[in-house]
Amino acid sequence: MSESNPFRISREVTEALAEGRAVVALESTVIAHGLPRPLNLETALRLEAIVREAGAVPATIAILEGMLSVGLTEAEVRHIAESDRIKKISRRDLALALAEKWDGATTVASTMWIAHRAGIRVFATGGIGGCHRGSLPDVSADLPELASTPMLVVCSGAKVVLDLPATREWLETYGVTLLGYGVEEMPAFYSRTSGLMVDARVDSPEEVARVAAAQRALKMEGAILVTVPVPVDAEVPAALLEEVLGAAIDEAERAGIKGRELTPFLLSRMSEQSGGATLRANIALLENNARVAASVARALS
Ligand code: PSU
Ligand code: MN
Repeated sequence: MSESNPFRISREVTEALAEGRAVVALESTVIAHGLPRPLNLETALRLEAIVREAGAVPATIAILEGMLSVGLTEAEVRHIAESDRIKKISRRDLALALAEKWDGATTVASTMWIAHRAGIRVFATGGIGGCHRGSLPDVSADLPELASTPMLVVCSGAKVVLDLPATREWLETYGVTLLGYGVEEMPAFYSRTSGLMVDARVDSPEEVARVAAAQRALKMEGAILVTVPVPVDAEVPAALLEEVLGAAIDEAERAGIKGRELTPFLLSRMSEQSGGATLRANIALLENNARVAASVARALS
């Protein structure tokens, strides 16, 4: 049974999609591995509420007993937020999760893979993965997924722990369109500036929808990244950011932390070292991105 249809899409999301209403996909790695408890659960539920208030249907995505689940109940969101047995599932893990009936949180890559196949066109997250710093070429599976899945991904750029110039070049090479929502510069997650330019600035959800329609008409297979800077009052000051980032990267290196543990480790160390400043920025940008994504989804529907 689960082999023939591994998807489990909630009734609310199924109906909204059938009626052509606005739906926004939300990922779950940020809940399970990106934010500390109990803020993770509060944030996950608040993101859903924000999407609803803005007139769209939220579709939080996760793996539950191997099923690719789209649209979770509150109890299921709580399980993802509170259980110690939630794996971080990227694209390479999807078949394993299905075969082994795992419970897992989905990254940007696997959330996109599932959301697109469920018929959802808009996805909101915090920061995408990208090219890591350092000599080993550690490139997030988020990037090739963005190159091959035609969705609108609303985010605050790539996480600042990454090599942002390399990530920006990668996006260009593989044809991912990079839009700045009200800005010319690609945001850098906790920070509004990166020194890297977007392909074009857009100033309204309707403008984003027009680009998406044109991309669809051309049958392009890649994503459009809509980058939205962290709200001004939640931005982390550059000097503080530089200090805590440098320290976190050094510590990860000394402790030999790599692979899928690296991103969660860096995010949590930076939050501790900044007295919660990066955590506040992370939550503020997630909320803001959910709001923008809902307005874009409405403009598309
Ligand atoms: N955005 C956040 N917090 C996170 C992530 C994104 O604000 O924890 C997650 C996303 O799920 C993204 C993942 O796909 O980090 C990237 O992990 P990696 O670098 O291991 O590919
Ligand atoms: Mn990696």
